[in-house]
Amino acid sequence: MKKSAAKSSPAKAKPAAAKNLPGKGRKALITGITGQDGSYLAEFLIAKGYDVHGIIRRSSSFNTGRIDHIYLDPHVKGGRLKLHYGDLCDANNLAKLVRETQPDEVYNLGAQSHVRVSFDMPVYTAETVAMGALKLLEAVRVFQAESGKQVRYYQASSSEQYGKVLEVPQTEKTPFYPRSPYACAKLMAHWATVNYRESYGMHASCGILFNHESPRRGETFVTRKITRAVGRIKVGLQDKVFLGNLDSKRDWGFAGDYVKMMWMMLQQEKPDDYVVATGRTITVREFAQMAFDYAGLSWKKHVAFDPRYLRPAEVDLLLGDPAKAKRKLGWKPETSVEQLAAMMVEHDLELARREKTLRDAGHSMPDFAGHDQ
Ligand code: NAP
Ligand code: G4F
Repeated sequence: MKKSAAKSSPAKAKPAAAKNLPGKGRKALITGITGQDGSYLAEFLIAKGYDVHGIIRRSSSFNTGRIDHIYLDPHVKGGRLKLHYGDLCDANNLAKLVRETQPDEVYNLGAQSHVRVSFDMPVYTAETVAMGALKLLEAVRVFQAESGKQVRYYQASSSEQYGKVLEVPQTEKTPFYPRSPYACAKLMAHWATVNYRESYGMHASCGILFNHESPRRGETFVTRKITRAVGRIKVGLQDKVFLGNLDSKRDWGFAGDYVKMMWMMLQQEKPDDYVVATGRTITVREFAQMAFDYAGLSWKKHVAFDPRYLRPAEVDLLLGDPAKAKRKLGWKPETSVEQLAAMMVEHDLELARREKTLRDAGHSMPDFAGHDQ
């Protein structure tokens, strides 16, 4: 097995002092900071010297596992990450947090982001994804009008918006054809962002991001579901992984590369919308084969079909053309899908080894109960 280059969660370290860093004195407010992208973006901005404010949901169990390594106890001096309770469904709370934190940049990453789950919870998905974005835009607009301070706004748009694709590859000009409640809601948030830019002159931009993954990816998205299974199968904790449609094609990149582009978009003089993608697409089957091969396992032996993972309407093919991002901002992806799969398998093998050690020592471990997607 080859060695992977990237780590998912660096050991907890005191952040470097902000002085002399380019982002010193700048403040960012992030919704969805506890998610995959939020955690990479927070790390990225703190390394640039920003003060980062993150909105977290109150939960009966801890939901900050992805950002614990960059959080310092408020009693320790030097922390540049502050967390605030809030929810995209609560307009008053969003307005209050924007007013109190007075951000230079707002990144709206919060969402019920699982496409399959959006068919089970269409109204809640629309409340968080569509109405949540509108509530946040409105909070920023009012704050700007009252304070006179310009705030730059980033909206996490999605390649899911292309749905039943009308053009291959997809660019910023390709028409949208959403195929799920999630995509319909993202479309509303996307157009609301464009509308606030055009109506009120707001510095509001949409990043149309194609699928991006990492060792911090949620465990019910297909790449992570596969790499978690590879790790557990390799150490003998399970034998099979059940998947749905193996034929759909996705343009998979690394989340760490993509958050840089979110920031770059907000550093431009003029707001605009950009496709963020690798320009290469492979099937779910090919990704599975890549991940199992890396661990020296046969995917055919361990992957089984279960129709419960099929969706009422599927997005068959996503392939992004990131030419505009490259031409205008000089951005390009740094990580191939092979490197991505290797990084995720390495991480999940280590996780499985630890799980096995605990099980062998007699500790009872949960079996992903209720997280079946
Ligand atoms: P993720 O891991 O699922 O994270 C979603 C975040 O949103 C979590 O922090 C979650 O909080 C938070 N959240 C959920 N409901 C909320 C609510 N009602 N109020 C406030 N926060 C809420 O998603 P991700 O992969 O990092 O994606 C980030 C954003 O980019 C999302 O908007 C997603 O739809 C979009 N996007 C993702 C991709 C991709 O391939 N990853 C591609 C295109 C667009 P908890 O931790 O408490 O659940
Ligand atoms: O990993 P997925 O669940 O991601 P999907 O649906 O493409 O959505 C992700 O990417 C979007 C960007 O295009 C984001 F906006 C969105 O928030 C999310 O991050 O599924 C990928 C493909 C689908 O075609 C699905 O049908 O994998 C197929 N698949 C096959 N078996 C499965 C499974 N997906 C999941 N989640 N679980 C399965 O067992």
